[in-house]
Amino acid sequence: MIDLREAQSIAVLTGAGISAESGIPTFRGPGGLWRNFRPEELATPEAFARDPQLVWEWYLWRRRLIAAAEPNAGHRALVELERRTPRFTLITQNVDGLHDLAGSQRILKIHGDIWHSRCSACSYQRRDRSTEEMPPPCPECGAMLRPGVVWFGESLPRIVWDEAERAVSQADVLLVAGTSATVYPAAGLLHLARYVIEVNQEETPFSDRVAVSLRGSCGEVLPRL
Ligand code: BV8
Ligand code: ZN
Repeated sequence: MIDLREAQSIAVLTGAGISAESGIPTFRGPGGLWRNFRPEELATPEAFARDPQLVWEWYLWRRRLIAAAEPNAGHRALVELERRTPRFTLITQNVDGLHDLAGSQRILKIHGDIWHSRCSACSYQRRDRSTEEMPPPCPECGAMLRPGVVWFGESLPRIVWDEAERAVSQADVLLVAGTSATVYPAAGLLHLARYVIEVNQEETPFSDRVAVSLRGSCGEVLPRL
């Protein structure tokens, strides 16, 4: 059993579960973000090409939900853990920006950021808190802007992903919190870790293979950790 207080380097991987207690529905839970659609129907470039308005509105709905949300005790516990740990990397699959709001410093957003929009045709991108009903036109080339997130079938940002792999392979402990560990390559990070502590309300495909599997909510377990 590794004592977190002794760990010199810690990597953390978070998923939608850490934002659930901030009122943001998870992807696959009850009343999840996908409730009326299957993930592949919305979070894909094909869906955006087929119906940009529908996909854009879905992200607009999420932006509004997220704008009203506050970081919770789970996010704040990770800020505290970062303060106490010599080498610390927070890898998140979440695009909601609540880790930034909570005060985490070293964050690797492997699935992008809902508060970014980027051009569907050129390399233009910008921070975007707008809530325009239609996908706005790119000021550089006129093509439609799209949410700055990684969709299914799209590759993860190269630099960020390489840093995440390095952080996990060099860490004494990988703390995995609030993820179903079903989406790859993110879930593959668990295979790179020396020692994994999992925090989840339910079992995941990794629960019986991690060193420690803590059953409970992030908001309750992480502060205790
Ligand atoms: C890629 C951003 C190729 C957008 C997201 C078959 C097998 C293996 C892989 C594949 C396959 N078919 C297709 C693939 C690849 C695919 C994939 O993995 N599909 C899955 C569905 C099988 N992956 C991709 O397409 C990736 N890209 O592979 O590219 C490639 C390679 C090279 C070159 C070109 C292309 C891209 C994946 C990224 C997709 N984008 N999000 C957006 O947000 O809109 S994924 C989305 O779901 C999230 O970002 C998150 O990463 C992911 C998983 O969700 P979770 O965060 O885990 O949330 P979930 O609801 O699932 O679980 C919540 C958990 O929390 C639960 O366990 C629950 O118990 C727990 N919980 C809830 N409340 C609490 C709690 N725990 C504690 N406390 C609580 N309070
Ligand atoms: Zn453009």
